[in-house]
Amino acid sequence: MGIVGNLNSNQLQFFNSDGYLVLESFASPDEIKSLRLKMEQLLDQFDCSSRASIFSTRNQQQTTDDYFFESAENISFFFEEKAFDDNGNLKQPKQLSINKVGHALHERDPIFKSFSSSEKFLSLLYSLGYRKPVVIQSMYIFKQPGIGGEVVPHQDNSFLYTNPPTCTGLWLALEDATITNGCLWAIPGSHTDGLVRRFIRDETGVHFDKPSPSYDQKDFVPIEVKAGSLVVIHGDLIHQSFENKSPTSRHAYSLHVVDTDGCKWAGDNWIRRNVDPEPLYSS
Ligand SMILES: O=C(O)CCC(=O)C(=O)O
Repeated sequence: MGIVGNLNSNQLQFFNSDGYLVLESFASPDEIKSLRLKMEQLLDQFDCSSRASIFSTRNQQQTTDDYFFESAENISFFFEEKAFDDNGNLKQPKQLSINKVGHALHERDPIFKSFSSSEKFLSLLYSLGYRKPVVIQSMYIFKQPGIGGEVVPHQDNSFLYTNPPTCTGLWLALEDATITNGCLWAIPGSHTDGLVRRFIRDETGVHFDKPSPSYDQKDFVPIEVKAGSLVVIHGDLIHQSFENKSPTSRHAYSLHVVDTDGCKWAGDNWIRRNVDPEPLYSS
């Protein structure tokens, strides 16, 4: 197979103890430019008069619809909750109104696909012990200036559950992410406390099986990073991001990976694939 892990023992030790890891300069300026340019083109082509689906981490139950479910295998556009005025019209151009694009950019778009399956991701996953990893979802997250929505504290394993849990988040900053424009925050070490709850899809839609615990904001640390840095996030790490009230956007490209060897994808996850995702490698 020829894949060699690219994390050293200090990095692995940090990841295992804190539940996240920052890899600076993971993506080159050229790679960032091409991902951003491709997203600009996708947005230009998007006809926003046809529909408006909103992404909310507080009210996803209310805002969930077929468009959301079908996005698992498509390139779909979700608006910021605060993008619209009282009459339902956009308050700013569509380019500044979208919360995120997901959830199969890594499959459907050639630029995102080639980047998401590049050698450095394979080496990283190999270092983390993945045997037959698949990217189960990808998201281009805008965190728009002024209206970029919060992402409430959560664990990625809640949404993308395998038994046993194997999800890892790979969050790439496409712009500098700071406290001011809505960087990630995490509770270091919280991944060792296990999975708190699950996000279940059934015949009635989606719901959490338990209420969220309340977290002490003092326990969170900001993860401020430069454009090009990758934040590796353990699936049980409690993390969040705040609203972006600043005039500066905070674009990111995020992949979520699960293993397909030695574990079982849960049938009541929100993602139900018609076509199984292709493994990045098999070891
Ligand atoms: O980009 C953000 O603000 C949050 C992303 C996140 O929490 C995730 O990808 O799991």
